[in-house]
Amino acid sequence: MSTIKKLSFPENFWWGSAWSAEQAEGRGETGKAETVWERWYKEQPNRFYQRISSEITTDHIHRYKEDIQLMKQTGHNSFRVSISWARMFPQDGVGEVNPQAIAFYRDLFTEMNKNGIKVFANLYHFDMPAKLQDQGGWESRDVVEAYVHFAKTCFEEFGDLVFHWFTFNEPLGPILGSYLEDFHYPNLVDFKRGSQAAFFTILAHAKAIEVFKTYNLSSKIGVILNLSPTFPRSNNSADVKAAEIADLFYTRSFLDPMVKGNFPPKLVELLTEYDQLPLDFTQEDLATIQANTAQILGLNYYEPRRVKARLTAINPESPFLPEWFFENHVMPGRRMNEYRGWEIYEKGIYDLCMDIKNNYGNIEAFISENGMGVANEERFMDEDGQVIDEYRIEFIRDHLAYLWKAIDDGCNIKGYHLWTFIDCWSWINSYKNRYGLVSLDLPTQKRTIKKSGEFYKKLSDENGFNYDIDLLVL
Ligand code: BGP
Repeated sequence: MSTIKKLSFPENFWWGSAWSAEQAEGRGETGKAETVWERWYKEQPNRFYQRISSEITTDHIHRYKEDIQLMKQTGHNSFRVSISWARMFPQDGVGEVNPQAIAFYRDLFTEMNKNGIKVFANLYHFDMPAKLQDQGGWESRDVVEAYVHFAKTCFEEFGDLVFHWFTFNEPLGPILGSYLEDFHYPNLVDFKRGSQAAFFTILAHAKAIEVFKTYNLSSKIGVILNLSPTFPRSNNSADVKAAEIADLFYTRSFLDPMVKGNFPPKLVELLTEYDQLPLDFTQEDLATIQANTAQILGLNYYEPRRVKARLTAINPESPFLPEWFFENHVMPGRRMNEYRGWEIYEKGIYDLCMDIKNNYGNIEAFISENGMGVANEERFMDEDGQVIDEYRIEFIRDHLAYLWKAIDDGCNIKGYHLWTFIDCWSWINSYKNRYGLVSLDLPTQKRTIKKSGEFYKKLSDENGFNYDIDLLVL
């Protein structure tokens, strides 16, 4: 059977995409402090795919006018950038603000607005100034204060141009990467220090919101979280328990304090039992977190999390990690994006939105990242040099169909942002996996709209698309 229906999205739906300063701007000539990524590349270039650094990336700093035209041609009515802390404060993230950085961002945002593209501005996307990392990074209260000063400066300088603000992109990422799983500088494995850094990140979020509220801007401020619905392998109580614990570590840990203002009691209990709570926190910090929560929520959805009860015992001498309580489950029959190693499960977007509706007061939210990174896309180029990425179109349509269903079922979802607009640099994968609606020829910086870019324009113009709704299985 097949029932083709036009899936229409709410009026003024935000169609767009996202990227970040370190991944797209390039260093440029404005002056910029060294970031942890530049530092790490200098120390260990072998950790970066094909030894490509973030020095030039997509060279957006020189090409933003052309890029904004491409945004228009690919149907963007909104776009998320991040503002580089290191560029705004080139003396290692503190000190005097950089007039050239202000001029760059003001011009970029003005140009976006002139072209009908709403500015979603994120304040932190993994790009700590290296000298602040030396002072402890998110483990340091001084760094929290420096971040709040940076945030305040951005509200003052760009408040008239920004549509919505975000304190952090995926704050869990740097904790996993820097403190647990060795994929961010400074590559520690130390849960308790990670726990402190996580706590201060959450405090920084609350303090930035506290300051934001003093400005009476018409924009809102929120946070962008990477969330995966967690599924146990089976209904066996041991699998269910494993899934509950994984969910506490990876989903509720940031979602609850940043959106509801409090920490999940079960997580606190577990961390107390294993002596992994942060050492430095006060009642005043907790009150600040309680009083200053997100006004809008961005959901980055890439893949589900599947877990099962552990089969093997823990080596008590190994460092404490969330995996002490579960193992990842490789579900037989799962569909994979083999390039990135992530499962493709469209219905997860529906489950995630329903969780936010049912357990987080149906806060105003949007999909802030979703997308498909594919290697060697030149294989799919036609004779005119256009990438014919039918797989990406299918990926977007299938996810959007479930998003449409979530909205139909009452979720307060205001938009969909793809990762991403033009192929951009990725943290350690550099330019291996390409995500863009527009392809990038790295040596020449030539940009060419992919077939998915044309699809995205039509989707945005028509605010929907035709789909066989019999394919939706709830
Ligand atoms: C998200 C990050 C992005 C981006 C994306 C794709 O987690 O917020 O910065 O990189 O994932 O992932 P990757 O670049 O690792 O393939």
